[in-house]
Amino acid sequence: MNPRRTRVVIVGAGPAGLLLGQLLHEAGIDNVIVERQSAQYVLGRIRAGVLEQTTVALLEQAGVATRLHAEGHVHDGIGLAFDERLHRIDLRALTGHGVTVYGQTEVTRDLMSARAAAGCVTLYEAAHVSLHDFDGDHPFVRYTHEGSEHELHGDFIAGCDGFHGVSRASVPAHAIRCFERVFPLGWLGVLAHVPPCNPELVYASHERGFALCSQRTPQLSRYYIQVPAGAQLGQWPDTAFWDELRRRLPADVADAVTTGPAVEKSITPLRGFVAEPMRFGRLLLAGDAAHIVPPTGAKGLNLAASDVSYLAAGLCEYFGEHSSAALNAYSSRCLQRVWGALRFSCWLSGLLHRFPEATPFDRRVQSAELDHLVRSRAASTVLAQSYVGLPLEI
Ligand code: RFL
Ligand code: PHB
Repeated sequence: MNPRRTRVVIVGAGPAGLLLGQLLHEAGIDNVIVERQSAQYVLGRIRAGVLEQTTVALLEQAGVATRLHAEGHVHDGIGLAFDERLHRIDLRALTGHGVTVYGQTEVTRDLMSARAAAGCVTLYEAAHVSLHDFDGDHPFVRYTHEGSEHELHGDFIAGCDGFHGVSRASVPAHAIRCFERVFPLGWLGVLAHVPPCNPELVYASHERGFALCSQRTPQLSRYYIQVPAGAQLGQWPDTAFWDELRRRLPADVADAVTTGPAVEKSITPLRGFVAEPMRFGRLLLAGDAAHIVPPTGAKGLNLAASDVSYLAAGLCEYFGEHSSAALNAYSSRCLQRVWGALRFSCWLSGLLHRFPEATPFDRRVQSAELDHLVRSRAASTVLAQSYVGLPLEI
């Protein structure tokens, strides 16, 4: 077996791994990505849709923002619907920023194309990936590819392999502390080739549960409804989904919903999760491998991007200036942002969903909070600032 060598071994070709690979390549740092699935499978996953300005700036820095600027849509506001009314939060007026609506699938596709054009190596369909010796100076990854076993040695391993990946699981239990909150509900998501019901996203809080009207393009919509934990896709034929979605929206918004066959339908559990620290010797975790935020605040992909920005800066400093200072600060810098995003996402989740254990008293308080949010400019500003995202401190 001939071991292969690179500077940084990246485990996982999701947005975190691909963006890291591209930023390192731009800085002249050799890297190889090892991915368990096929490229097609990775592109088939429908996930995030909202990019913060800092994420867009990073994609520009990585040289992969041309199509994003041509096809992505800048939204200057979001809708909050409750008590049969739609209220607008004017993100631009309150913060000076909007958000960009551009699907994670498209971000991934752009990153994959740029990586292929740059001639960087991605090993798709790598099986039995295992991480070794990251507590010493010579870490390596072992995997099976096209029927034979290989070793890939590097100076560092970047664990970008998502929540169910092998990287975090490779850390000895005594070296890691995990914090978790699993909400007693999930999101049932539908992607359909229909025009969106509203020019901007609508977050709806209703007696029957939360609903979200999102979108990808003028002809492609993404909708979600809150479902109980343990709900099964088989319980939700398309017609039941559309009926339930419309029941949870104000009448004028519901009337504007165009229905159509679901081209993708999935259920996502709502959870918050953080692993601390995010660095273990020469293994650095980034993105969902280290943390999960409830999707309500649209922060998951954006956090993955900010981790990667800190990580790329740390690795560039290490290889360029022989300094470990930024890598040493990596974990604490990321975690500060992660907990900030969790604070926001848990708060917004609590505000918008119906919880099985909530009493009538709790629901009155929830209503009062929603009312305060749209009436008070100060409260709207706090929401808007968190939604558009804080600037990166580099
Ligand atoms: P990913 O995307 O899970 O990619 C990890 C990659 O690692 C591979 N892998 C392995 N490779 C090698 N060996 C192994 N043993 C491996 N195990 C796994 C996997 O195949 C995969 O290719 O993690 P990454 O890169 O950290 O990216 C994170 C984001 O995907 C995630 O945070 C967001 O999608 C979260 N999220 C949202 N984030 C936002 O910022 N805005 C949103 O609007 C938003 N909406 C969402 C979301 C997530 C959702 N779901 C389904 C969880 C909406 C939903 C419904
Ligand atoms: C999405 O379009 O998938 C989406 C948008 C906003 C969220 C979560 C998901 O808060």
